Amino acid sequence: MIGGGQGGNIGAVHRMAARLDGQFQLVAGALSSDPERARASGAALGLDPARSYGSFSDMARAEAARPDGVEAVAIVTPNHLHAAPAITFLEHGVHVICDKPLTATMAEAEALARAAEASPALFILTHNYTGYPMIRQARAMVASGALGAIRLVQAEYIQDWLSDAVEAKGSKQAEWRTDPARAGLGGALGDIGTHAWNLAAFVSGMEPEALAADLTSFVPGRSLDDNAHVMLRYASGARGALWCSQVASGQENALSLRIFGDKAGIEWHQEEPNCLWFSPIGAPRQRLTRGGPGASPEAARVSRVPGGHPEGYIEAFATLYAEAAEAIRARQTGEAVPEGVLYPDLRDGLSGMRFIAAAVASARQNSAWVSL
Ligand code: SOE
Repeated sequence: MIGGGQGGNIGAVHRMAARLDGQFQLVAGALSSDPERARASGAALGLDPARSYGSFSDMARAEAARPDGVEAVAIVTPNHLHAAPAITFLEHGVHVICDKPLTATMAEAEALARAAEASPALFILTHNYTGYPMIRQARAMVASGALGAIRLVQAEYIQDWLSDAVEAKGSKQAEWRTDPARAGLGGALGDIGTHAWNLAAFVSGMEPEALAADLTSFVPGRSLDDNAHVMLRYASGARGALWCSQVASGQENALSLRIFGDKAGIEWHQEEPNCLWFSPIGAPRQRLTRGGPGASPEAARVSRVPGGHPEGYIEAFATLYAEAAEAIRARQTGEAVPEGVLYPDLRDGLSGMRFIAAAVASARQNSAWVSL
């Protein structure tokens, strides 16, 4: 693991997700760029001190020289520290599982794309919300034509934890997410807008061809957006909208997706993830549940416990790790990747970066339409 030392938050999530299905073991890490902290975090997690490194480059070199060196690395650093370790490990043939968004800048994204293309190793991007069973079901329903021709795609990701200037009060998490040097081009856009963007594309099976964005920074002193309203146009004629905000008081992690076709609509909410609403035109709205009647094989494939026992955030995250393990094994044996393995990859990461760049460009031109 790179990053994820004490005081972090997503590192712990990756560690739980990686271990849930018994496919990964934490054996080495460069858990902080502060060598003292890296050592202390390594000790707290029970790492062999010889494999608790002070930098990712030391780790890559030393692990490559070991017969039992790491096979995969999880990168859980702030955005500006994704590209360099990812490129280094890909060059060493180590599979990379990286947190989102892909990178801080487009130039870094392009360099990473070149490294991934040249490497025999896999690149997995943890847009973790694609791992929910009812999201897999929603995707399958759209693909099967259950909704008919898609007319509207509505994605919303709203939070409230940046509603005031928490970054000025020493919140580490807020500090880097509101700093363009560490977060990159987008604020809320990069941190959560890219999740909504990815989820909308994953379920609808379509990417917009153009967007128009209105970005705001409500909290004084903040230079990156903390709110974005984005209109979307699809080549098929479908229309969409994406709203992401980190100043929506009372909203903790409200990621919602609604898709409407000419036969039916669906609706899903991350805070009630085991349920998917299905509304055929002219018929009563149906509440489909994971594990209940109406659950699809696509949902069952990524479910772990019987219906009625809530599964959530960690399990969905773990699904991406489990699928990474399946793909890595297939790579090792030369067999085909099993059907239904759908983890987000470099293409999703590049698409997210294009989304951020286009939204920023549109906002700078008074919300003009920008082609993607
Ligand atoms: C904070 O806004 C955050 O932790 C994001 O960085 C994550 O990507 C999202 O899953 C939850 O919110």
